[in-house]
Amino acid sequence: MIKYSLVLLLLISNIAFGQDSAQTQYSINDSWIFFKDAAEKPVALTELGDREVEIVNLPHSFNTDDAIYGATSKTEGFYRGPVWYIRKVTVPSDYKNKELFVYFEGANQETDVFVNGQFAGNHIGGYTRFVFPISQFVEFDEAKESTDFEIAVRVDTTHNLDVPTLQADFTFYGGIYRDVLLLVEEKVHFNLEDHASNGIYIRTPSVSAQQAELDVDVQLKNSGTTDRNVRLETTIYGPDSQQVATFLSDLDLSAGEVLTAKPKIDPIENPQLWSTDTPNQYRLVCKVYDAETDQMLDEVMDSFGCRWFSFDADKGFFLNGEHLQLIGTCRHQDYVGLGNALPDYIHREDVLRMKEMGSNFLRIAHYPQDPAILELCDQLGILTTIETPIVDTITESEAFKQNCLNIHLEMMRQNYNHPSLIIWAYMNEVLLHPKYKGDKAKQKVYFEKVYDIAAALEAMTRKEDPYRYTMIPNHANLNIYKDNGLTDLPMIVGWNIYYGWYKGEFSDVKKMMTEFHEAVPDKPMIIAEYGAGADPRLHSLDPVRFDFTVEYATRFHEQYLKALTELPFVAGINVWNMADFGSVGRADTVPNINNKGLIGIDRKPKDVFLFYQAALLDEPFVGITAKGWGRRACVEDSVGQGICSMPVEVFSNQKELELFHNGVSLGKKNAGEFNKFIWDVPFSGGVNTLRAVCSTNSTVEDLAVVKIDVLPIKLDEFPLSGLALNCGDYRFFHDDKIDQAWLPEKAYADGSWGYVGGEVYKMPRTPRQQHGTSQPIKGTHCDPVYQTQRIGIQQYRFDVPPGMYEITLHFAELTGQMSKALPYELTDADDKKPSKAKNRVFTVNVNGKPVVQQISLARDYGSFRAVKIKTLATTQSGESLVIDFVPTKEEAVLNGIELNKKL
Ligand code: GCB
Ligand code: CA
Repeated sequence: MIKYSLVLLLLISNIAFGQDSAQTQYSINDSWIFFKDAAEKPVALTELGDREVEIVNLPHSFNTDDAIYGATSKTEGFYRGPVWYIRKVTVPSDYKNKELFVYFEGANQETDVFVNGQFAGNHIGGYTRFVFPISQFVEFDEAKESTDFEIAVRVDTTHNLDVPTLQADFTFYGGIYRDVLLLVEEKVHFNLEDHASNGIYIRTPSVSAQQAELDVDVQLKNSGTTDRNVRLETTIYGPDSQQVATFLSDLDLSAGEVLTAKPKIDPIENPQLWSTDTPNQYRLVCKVYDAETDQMLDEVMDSFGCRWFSFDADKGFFLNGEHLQLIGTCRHQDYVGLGNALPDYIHREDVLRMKEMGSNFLRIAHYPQDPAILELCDQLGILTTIETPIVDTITESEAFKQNCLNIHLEMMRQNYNHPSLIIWAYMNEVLLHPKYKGDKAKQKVYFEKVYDIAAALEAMTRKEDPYRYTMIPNHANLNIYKDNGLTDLPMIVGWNIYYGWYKGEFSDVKKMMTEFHEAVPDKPMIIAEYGAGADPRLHSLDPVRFDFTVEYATRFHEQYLKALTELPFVAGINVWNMADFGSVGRADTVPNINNKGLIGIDRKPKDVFLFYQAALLDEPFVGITAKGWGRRACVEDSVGQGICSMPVEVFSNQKELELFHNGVSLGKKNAGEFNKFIWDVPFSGGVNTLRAVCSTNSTVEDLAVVKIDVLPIKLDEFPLSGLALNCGDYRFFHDDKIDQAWLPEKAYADGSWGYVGGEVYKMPRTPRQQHGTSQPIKGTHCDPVYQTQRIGIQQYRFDVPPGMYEITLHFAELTGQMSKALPYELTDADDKKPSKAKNRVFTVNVNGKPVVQQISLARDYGSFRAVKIKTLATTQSGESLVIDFVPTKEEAVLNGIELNKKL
């Protein structure tokens, strides 16, 4: 359904034909009364009583706050259940002769619609569109100019075993989170009740540079009570908007009939091909007229492209006869603070960002998204794959199967004509946690049921659309999918791979994918996911696997892009993910967020986005990674110098660049591996500017402004913004909420400052994480400060000038009952097994005087909770500030420490 443009069309046709058609549509997004209530039947607006209600505008989600603050990991409270949306709609009374429909672009996840208290329809599934005819429930009052009616919508997100998605690594935000439209049609109209499609199905069975054959189905409906003779006019416009051809057919539509017309359309000669570089779109406009009166009854417009494509198991993908490796990202549909209730603007901007990155491919994962996504992909030349939301697991019920099939069919009919769309996919990692682990016989039956659903989806897809491909994306366990027939069924096999993140190493990528290709030699391969977490607040000069630093993610993608583009049989690759996204229950370093995005959930680019731009863009590009540092604290290179040297990486597709630091040239450099240029920059305290310029074209440049706290080795002059030291951590941490820079810990050396004794806390039994806990920490947004710890610490010592100081000690007990297993885990999570909290008891003495006596973090505060204790200390000339940690039971610990000078 093309939104809003119909109004314009109407004007044009009015001019052309001087006739009036009341066919129209408009959004009814505003001023819905919203409340949570389990009632099955609607209440009238006049009977709301003293219910607590809110007035909301669509798109709306009722989980935007729960998803951030109320999720299971911090406190309980992610609401899943029924809610109501009610509003009044006013229409002209002469709509009595029209057909009214209410059209939903999406509501999660089960929806019942009532009009004037009467049931108008039910829809299952949170990601596809649906429409209900409602005229029969409206009492038109022809004595009055206008007629009112009430629409009441019950949306229910209660976990329903018969409805996909059952479980997944993303947040199931509930609500009417896309547009709702009122459609006004004549009795004869293009059938929009065929799974909420627009009634037009355009196929291009054969396309070459010389000729494009078209095969079009047009569904018409006569919902009136009399038979009608109509004329169907189908016109094709070229990419330049010039009319290519027009075709007329005369049709008889009996009362109540739905008819599929097949207008005879001559092939397009010398078509202007649709490609990723030249996304030429043709437009097809269908108009239907009353044959007797010549009145136009309805019109619909859609676009299509003339292109041909193929996948080859050994050679990859070909578009219009030319080889093209598909490179791009996956995408989820949420945004910081908004849940999934996004204005269309953000959807569109996301696709524009993909183009800005150099993407030619998008995996719309793990469910159909807003219409704006495919519209923009068509316009920008980004090829796509779209999928049904069956993730991780299935239910062995007939109802589950039917829901899967129906949602899949809706997805296909609603998105049928997009030139950018080349693959219909279904079932993401469906054997990730196969049920019945201990019962082989039962498990066999389960596997057969999975296959049965897959086979039904595959058969339906091929029948519905013989001109596109099908795909099942699997997790990287070759045998389980192969043994159960899931690599045989689809036309393309997708693999989601995380070597060098959850487990394994970068070198596994080529080795394993070659093995997979040899094991399934006749199927084209797409790497449907690969990615690494990156918390934009965490940085390191020496990143390691699973440390969530921006730098590790960049190393990860450098290696993957290289490895995967060197494998000729890899037809396409999709980074997981374009942007960070909500995943209630995930811990990592930001609770409830999966941060594998190349850009943040607020769409701020991470370094790795610049890496892709340099690697993929044809137009000149320069990007300085330090732009993403925020504020950073570091220690001066040598005593009293006030300079801290750190490497700065610049990504560019140019041969030679020059870097200027605070206006001073640091010299010219040639690109190293991965289009990377590195300079050692002598940062001074305060604001530093960096400018990277292409040597041959000075208009190709990038600027970065970074704030650096250069901390002195000797504290003869105490820094006024204080010291914030993250214990048990080697990463830079930027608390972007308050713009505070935390320094990685450093050992005490004579005349300076730092810790004495103890070791870095390591979580027991977790091979993938080198240090710190993976648990979320309650009572803070600075999880990385508290997740890391110096255990068995003896002392913190600062050799400071005389004065009065404020010390802030940051603690968290990192042993104890862990939060329940995440809904989503790639490995068997050993660390999620319950463990007892250590009852450590210790005293903190400041300059010999006990200030915190016999503290027990577990007893006094509980496990995994941030504890901050402030105290004061004075020092005389020649005296150090010495903080001793004296254990009585178990070891003493410290997670972070801040020091500020008061006087
Ligand atoms: C996967 C899943 C995806 C997850 C991703 C991850 O394989 O398909 O839904 O979000 O891994 O980040 O672990
Ligand atoms: Ca710490």
